[in-house]
Amino acid sequence: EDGSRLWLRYDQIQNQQVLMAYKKQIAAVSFVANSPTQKVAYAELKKGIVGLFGQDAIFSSTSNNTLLIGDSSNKEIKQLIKAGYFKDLGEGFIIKVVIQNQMTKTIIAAANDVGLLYGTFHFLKLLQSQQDVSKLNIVEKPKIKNRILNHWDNLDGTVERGYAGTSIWDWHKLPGYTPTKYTDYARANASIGINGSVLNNVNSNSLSLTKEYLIKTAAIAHVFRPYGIKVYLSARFSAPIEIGGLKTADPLNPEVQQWWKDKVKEVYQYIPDFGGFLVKANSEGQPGPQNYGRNHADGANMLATALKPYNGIVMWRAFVYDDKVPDDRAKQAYNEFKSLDGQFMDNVLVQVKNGAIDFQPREPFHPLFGAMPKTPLMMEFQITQEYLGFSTHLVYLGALFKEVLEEDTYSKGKGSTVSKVITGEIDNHQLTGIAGVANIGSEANWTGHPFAQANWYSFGRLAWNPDLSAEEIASDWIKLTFTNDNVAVNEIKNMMISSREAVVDYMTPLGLHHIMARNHHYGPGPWVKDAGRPDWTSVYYHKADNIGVGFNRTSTGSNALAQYHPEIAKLYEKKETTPLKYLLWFHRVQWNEEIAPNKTLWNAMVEHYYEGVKSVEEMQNKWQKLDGEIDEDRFKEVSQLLAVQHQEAKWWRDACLLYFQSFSKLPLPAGYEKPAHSLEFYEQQRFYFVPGIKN
Ligand code: BDP
Repeated sequence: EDGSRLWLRYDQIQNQQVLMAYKKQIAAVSFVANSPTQKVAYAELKKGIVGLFGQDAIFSSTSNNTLLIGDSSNKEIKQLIKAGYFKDLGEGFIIKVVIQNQMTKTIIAAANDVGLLYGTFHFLKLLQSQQDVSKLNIVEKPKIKNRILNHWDNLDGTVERGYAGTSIWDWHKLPGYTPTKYTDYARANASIGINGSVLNNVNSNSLSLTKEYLIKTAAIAHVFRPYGIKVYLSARFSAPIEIGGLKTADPLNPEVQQWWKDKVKEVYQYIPDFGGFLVKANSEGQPGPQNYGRNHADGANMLATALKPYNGIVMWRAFVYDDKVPDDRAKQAYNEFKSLDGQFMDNVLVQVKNGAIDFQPREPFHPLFGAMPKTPLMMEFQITQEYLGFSTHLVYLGALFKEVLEEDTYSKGKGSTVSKVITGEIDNHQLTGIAGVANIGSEANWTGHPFAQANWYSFGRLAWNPDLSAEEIASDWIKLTFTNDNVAVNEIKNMMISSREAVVDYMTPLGLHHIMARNHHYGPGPWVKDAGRPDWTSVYYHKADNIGVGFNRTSTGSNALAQYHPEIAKLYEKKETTPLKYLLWFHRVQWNEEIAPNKTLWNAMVEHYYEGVKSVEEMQNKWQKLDGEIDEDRFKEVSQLLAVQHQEAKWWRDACLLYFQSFSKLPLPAGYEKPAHSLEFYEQQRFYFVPGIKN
């Protein structure tokens, strides 16, 4: 068992009662598949039902009890489902069971092909997770329009911050060779509603835009097309110079503008349904409009103008920082973007990371959410676990994503959640989007850690419907991936839900952030200083000294808090009303200060670090109880990975506590196991060839 089938396993249903009921209800299939998308939906249905039922008889039978699949042009469906249902259905679908004259029709209907595909996957999910399908009456449509994976894959096959092997895109063998893996990738994504992939790294190479590479990209687009997945490319802003021979990439220069128009025209010749560009500009050394004294809107609009005739979009990233804001990097994106609200063309989305620093185990939501009402803001989550233990640690990100989505921005009063900002509900945007930095690579199970599949899965599900709970998504995933046994499902779900708080506790509790090792980010590094730039060090973020620790972002400090709506700014201005989970993010607190009844900061910090390790031990115990319930291969794999996670959690705990103790000078309260090594030992750890970076 190598995990390669992800959540689309379709193993035969062992519960005979359930199986009999399904076979009775679905004794025949009526699905005339004509278009390429209908054909892949049909193929998936067949694969699924043959696997789950253990036979394919129903595909050649006729019966009163039929699974009927089609759009509103299907006569029978037209009679059974009112026309009104199809209005505004978009990519959505209807699944409905109609019982008439002793005949049971199970209908999957949609307004278009991709809706039928999504409906088919949804129905297969219900069967795989052994739900009662006898009375279905479902209408589903996505709440976010562009649901996109961002691959940070380089043309040389490496993956920036990738921990699951090399890139799945084999640029060398493309366009001639498009392995089944590409189709399986498309199936997996379509099954959770993802409808776009940016194929190359945001730190991009202009070569991606050359004719040779466009032809290769077109071959991937061809595989994805039936699955409703568009391809996008990260565009390097200086491409007109590097591959166009121009002297400048100034967005206001007519020659540059013409170069992009011609380039985009060429792109669409090869890929008629190309999605558009993702751009990282003027960030971490990437070129951008500011190199020419222009702003982000000038840059984005130049590309948007070129893409507009083809309905392409620009996803312009707001992850920008340099040393211009020496007091607090957290403020820079807002400073650069807020004033540009209203200046972007209508096919531009500004893509904002969930927090203002960088994909930490926990961050307060980015202050740009709710601050740019005239601009559609696109969420960027990181699915790959750059700061959360790579693909060694079991961390269920569904819980992290949900926490961010549910935060209240107060932009239009109470209830203006981040989720409603990105679905367009708050500011009435039609163009909406969400992106996840992919955790996919060449490893057999796609994501390295078997449980990292759940992070890809939960991203897709939340992109479709951000109102789902992390728990229900976890339950679905477990049933599709491991087992339908209720007791086991609950045990695994509890492990997953607690795993997020565990990683926060053993890495960065109480609002600590950015204290990992330099550059490769593997393991703790609260001691990192002198890294060339202050905002690349850890000491810049925790500011520990003999008196206390934490970053003062209130009005007496960097005042980053002022970037939030007053409701939040006021609440977080005072330590007492700041949620403890964000305490050191916004405040400087003395080691001896009481942050809870009878609890000093130091004691609370110790408690959290130890709690984190304990949670991993609890996950290990829970997993051990599943011996026999999970196939041997994946059981062993997860057991081993949990053991490594346990070691590394202790490493984080001991290294961080010893480091902070060198300032607090306070003892570990009684009863805690002593660190295994000295602080010097941890500081001197060296690692070679860490994945995810150019070594
Ligand atoms: C940081 C990563 C870096 C990315 C950057 C980005 O360390 O590799 O290039 O984000 O998002 O988290 O552009």
